[in-house]
Amino acid sequence: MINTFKTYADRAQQHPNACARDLLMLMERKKSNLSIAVDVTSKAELLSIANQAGPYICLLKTHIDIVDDFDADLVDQLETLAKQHDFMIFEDRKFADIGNTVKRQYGNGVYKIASWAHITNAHTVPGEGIIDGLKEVGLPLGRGLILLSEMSTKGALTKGDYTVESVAMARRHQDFVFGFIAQHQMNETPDEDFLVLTPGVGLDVKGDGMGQQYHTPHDAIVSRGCDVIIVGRGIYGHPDQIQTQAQRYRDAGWDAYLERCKL
Ligand code: 5IU
Repeated sequence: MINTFKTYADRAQQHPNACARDLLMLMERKKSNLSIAVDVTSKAELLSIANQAGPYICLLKTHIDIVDDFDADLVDQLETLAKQHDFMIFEDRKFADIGNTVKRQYGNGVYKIASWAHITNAHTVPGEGIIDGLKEVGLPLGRGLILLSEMSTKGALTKGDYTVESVAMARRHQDFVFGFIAQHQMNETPDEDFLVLTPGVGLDVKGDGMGQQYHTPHDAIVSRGCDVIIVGRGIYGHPDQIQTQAQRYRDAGWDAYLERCKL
């Protein structure tokens, strides 16, 4: 695995992508490589979890379209919490259409994702035009994109040539694309430093009966060379213990990172 022994701080210094630099510096400053996935359907619940987990996370991952009572104030409050607790926001939108359509889905509509999400992601199924479309909207705003090169679920078709081609696309757009949602590190040369954000992380269970497959933070960070662990139900699935669980995953992720860097 290439570059995984380097610290987040060293990588921030050398990284060609502005959004990646911000994230790596934040991770180092906050000593957290934990992203919480808050898949809840009410505004109050989302804000409450964001506020409780805020001190422990580098990144808050949203599915904004599942919130029943979404309004512009939710976004304002999330942005305030992001500043207060020092985390970035990742809307897990998984864009999948042609360039001309995704640029409108990203910048317009009810959610106006580009106006508040520092990071979003896209499938590579449509080919490179999807990156061109999203870049037109996101790059002037300083946003960053990650590609889905490998999904976490059983039987996912994101493998083999699909994964290889997805990495090749990212390589051609390094001003905007800085990493992947994947299960392994994807770098092929020492000059390359794509961040890998990895879902399917849990300490207590192996699956969810709907295809999800869980690995431990140690496995994700040390054995597979991923950079950010994404944890959903492992944290928000315990509504009375959000802080305890967030701290538990933050510590497990950070200890694994220290072990990987031999610090
Ligand atoms: N997610 C995955 N797997 C993937 C991708 C995204 O689980 O390959 I791309 C999302 C779905 C959910 C979160 O929002 O990550 C994982 O939540 P749980 O930790 O609750 O399984």
